[in-house]
Amino acid sequence: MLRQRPRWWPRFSSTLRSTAVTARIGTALGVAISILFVTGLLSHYQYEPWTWLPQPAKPVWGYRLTQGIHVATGIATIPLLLVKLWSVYPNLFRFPPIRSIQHALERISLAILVSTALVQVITGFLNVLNWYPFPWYFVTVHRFLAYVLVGSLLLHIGVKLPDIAYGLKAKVTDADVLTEIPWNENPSSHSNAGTLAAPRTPGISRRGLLAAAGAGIGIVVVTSVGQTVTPLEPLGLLAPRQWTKGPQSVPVNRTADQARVFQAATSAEWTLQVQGPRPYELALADLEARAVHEARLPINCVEGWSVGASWRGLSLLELVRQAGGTADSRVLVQSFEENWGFNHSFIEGPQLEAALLATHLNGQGLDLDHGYPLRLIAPNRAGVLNTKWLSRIEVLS
Ligand SMILES: Nc1nc2c(c(=O)[nH]1)N[C@H]1C(S)=C(S)[C@@H](COP(=O)(O)O)O[C@H]1N2
Ligand SMILES: [Mo]
Repeated sequence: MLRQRPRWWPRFSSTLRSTAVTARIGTALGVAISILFVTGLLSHYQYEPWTWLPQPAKPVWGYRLTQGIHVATGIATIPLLLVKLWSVYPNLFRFPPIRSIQHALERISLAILVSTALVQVITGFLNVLNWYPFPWYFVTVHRFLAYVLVGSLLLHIGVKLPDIAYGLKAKVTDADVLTEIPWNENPSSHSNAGTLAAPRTPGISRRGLLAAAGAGIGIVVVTSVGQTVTPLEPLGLLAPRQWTKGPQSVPVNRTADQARVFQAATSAEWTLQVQGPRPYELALADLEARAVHEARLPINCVEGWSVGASWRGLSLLELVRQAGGTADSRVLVQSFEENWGFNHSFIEGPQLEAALLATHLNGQGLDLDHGYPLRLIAPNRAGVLNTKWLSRIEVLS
């Protein structure tokens, strides 16, 4: 057990850090995490909706907005979190490292908070890049960690409430009583008396620090929202998926090649099986005559890109009614793509009423990569639920 602060113990003398600075960055971070939690829950609802609460079809761009906010806020959170950690990390070197059992528990909960926050923003950003260099399933772990993160954050806020209140009341320019004690000193240790490091004159002011953090956040947001806010696309340095980079002016998440559907999709034998009380099937030649419904709907990928597009196709509800279903039916939409979790989806309620089985995209016959010969497109819905390369629909109730 260390009893005295060793000589090699790090010293921190920057006067840029203060409770006022940390409280302000922390408040911004708290707001960001709240937005992420709420928009994340909305996204989770797309995957696992409650049957008694229908999924609205309006506004058609609802999920585009909430997921766009989720991803932009998540990206903004990366620099915000780094500045927050920078502003408090000298606390790691307070001496002695552990002062009581209560203090140790508080440190452990803080370690959980910091590590989950880092894992969330880093894996979330990798998800935007469509790159999964980690061995777990992103969706499940991201959601689970969100609860851990929010729980440990509430605990942290509770513990730090006096500091937060103090910090928010203090001016950023105030000399800070909490940081007038340099971070490397233990205030109750007499052996350190008289060795307080004189504050160094910082290169920038605390206001300058906050402005620089704000500018950094602005830059990462502006260079990434281009994949949702189309006019900002030319600035999309951090926005890998753009409408200019896909066939028919829509990006592709999983190509026909990756899905190994080329043969089945281009086979003249292709049919759409419609199952229900009165089953039937449609052949390729039947599609053209029925594909008279048009809609302007966005594809909103959970991975942070979205693009509006003009679709033409068959009314799903019409096909469902013909099979003996109604507007109250629950319908399974199945792809001929094999061995893939997102080769089907369920649809019901207002989304079913507005849904198209699309044969055309932006005025052309559907590209193979966009789901030829037939794909689902419905309003206010996660892209991943708009199943491509359909082989079967089934009226379930
Ligand atoms: N069968 C099938 N449908 C699918 C997918 C898939 O991998 N397989 N990907 C989904 C995802 S994640 C998105 S975002 C949209 C993208 O549609 P697009 O490639 O036409 O832009 O298709 C969805 N439909
Ligand atoms: Mo997606």
